[in-house]
Amino acid sequence: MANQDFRICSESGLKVYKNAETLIKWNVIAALATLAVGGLMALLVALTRWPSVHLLGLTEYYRFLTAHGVDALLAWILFFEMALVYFASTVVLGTRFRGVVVGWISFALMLIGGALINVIIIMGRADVMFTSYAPLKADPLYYLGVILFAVGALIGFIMFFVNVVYAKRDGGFKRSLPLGSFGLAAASIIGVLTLAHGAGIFIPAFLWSLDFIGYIDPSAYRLVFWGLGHSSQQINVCAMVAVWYMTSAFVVGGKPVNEKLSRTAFVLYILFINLASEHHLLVDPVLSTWHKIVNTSYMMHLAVLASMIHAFAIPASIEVALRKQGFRSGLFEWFKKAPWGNPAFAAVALSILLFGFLGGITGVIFGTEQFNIIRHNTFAITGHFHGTVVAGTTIAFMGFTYLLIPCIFKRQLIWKGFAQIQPYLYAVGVAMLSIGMMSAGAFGVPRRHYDITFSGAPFSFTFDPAIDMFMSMMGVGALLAVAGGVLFILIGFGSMIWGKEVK
Ligand code: HEM
Ligand SMILES: [Cu+2]
Repeated sequence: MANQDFRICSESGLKVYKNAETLIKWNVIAALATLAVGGLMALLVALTRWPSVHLLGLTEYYRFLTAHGVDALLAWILFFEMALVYFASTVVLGTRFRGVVVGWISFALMLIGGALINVIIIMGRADVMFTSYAPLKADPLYYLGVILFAVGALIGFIMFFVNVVYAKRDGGFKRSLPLGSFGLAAASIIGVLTLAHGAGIFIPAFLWSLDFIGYIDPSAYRLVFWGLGHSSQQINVCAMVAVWYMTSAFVVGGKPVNEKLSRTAFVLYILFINLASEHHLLVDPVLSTWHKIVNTSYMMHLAVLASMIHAFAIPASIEVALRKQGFRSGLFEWFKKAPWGNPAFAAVALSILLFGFLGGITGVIFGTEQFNIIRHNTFAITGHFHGTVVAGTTIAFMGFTYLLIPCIFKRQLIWKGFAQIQPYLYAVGVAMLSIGMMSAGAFGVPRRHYDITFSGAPFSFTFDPAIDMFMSMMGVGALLAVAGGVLFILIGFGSMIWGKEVK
């Protein structure tokens, strides 16, 4: 094999090739930058939903809500996932990036697409929220931006497989991929399928916005859109779980007790998660009740089973590793002596806990046909998915950033004390945000609503006074989470710029 320039990471012993390193760096930088924008939007939107503040005007609320959804869910998460799939298909396997030009093309497409979307939203030409449900229509450039961004991400996922094929040829791994990379392979497979749905819906929407197509059926739009919108959450879950395994391996040397079981669980995601997209259509009249019940009361649990397996396998792998290090006394010494002051470890522990109890359980409950009707489009749903994509995925990715900074950016973290508390601060904030939203939603408070006091409406309506407490809980949680988010961005960029060099 060509004698490319590489170095051995002193922290992990991994072999890092220069060309992979640069590409990973820039994807992480873009991820952090878009998270910062998404977080600013989150603050403004949350302060508007908090009735005692009610910050923004009507138009700005919907505009910034659209930007928040796009920058946080689409841009931050996918840029970081590009960094992850590149890391797992090169650094983890000790090989270089094949066809690195294509990796840069993918990055450029995502950057241009993401910038285009943001500009069009801020110009007020796409107040359609990130779902852009037909018949809401945005400027054609908005759909074009989404298409460019998605094509870029699709190329990135494909490059994962290209790298893996070459790594196999060059002996980067023997029979089967290491578990972390295996999880990201599952993520990439789902990624390719998902982005195909994305093309299936955004290309027609683009043509429709240009008046080449006269009409888009709203039900058909929702069906295909959620083939993209829900399945892409499963990319996030796979990537998050892969990060759980990799962090447990890097920080405490954790190895799953039964690796085959963990691998099988990833395969369950690939096979069954697309079915769960249907929980977004449960109040639509298109599908029959029988169909909905069979899907959401039976089939969906095959994917949930996978998460349950990981939720037991990872803490168990950590326990076994720590016991091997000598923390054997009693049932819980290993738990007490776990590296809680290591922000990467703390983030993963918090991510597992909150993803399971806030995001996962509520997802299973709200996703059943029978219960969905009373939670659909309430603030409870927003509470649910801040439990998954924020408390779960975002916190896990934040934790992994703390590992990438020494390993890929070759810098030590600045502000170590703040870095230690950052995951806790963010997690407490997001937990309050999510529980506040879910509780308010239980009293019928709607999501995506500018003014729940309905001032000036022809009919008067007041919610149960209990919601005041829950909306304040959401507001205070938002402030804490934003503080944790700002800290993360400062530590992240600060370390890249001013951190002491790692030799
Ligand atoms: C500081 C952290 C965050 C806070 C305080 C926050 C707060 C909020 C609030 C208040 C809403 C508005 C809900 C409504 O009015 O219906 C919202 C919506 C949303 N958030 Fe966040 N959020 C945060 C982080 C994130 C992150 C990291 C993600 C993605 C990974 C995310 C994804 C979303 C999505 C997809 C929506 C729905 C937008 C829509 O309905 O179109 N949020 N968030
Ligand atoms: Cu879903």
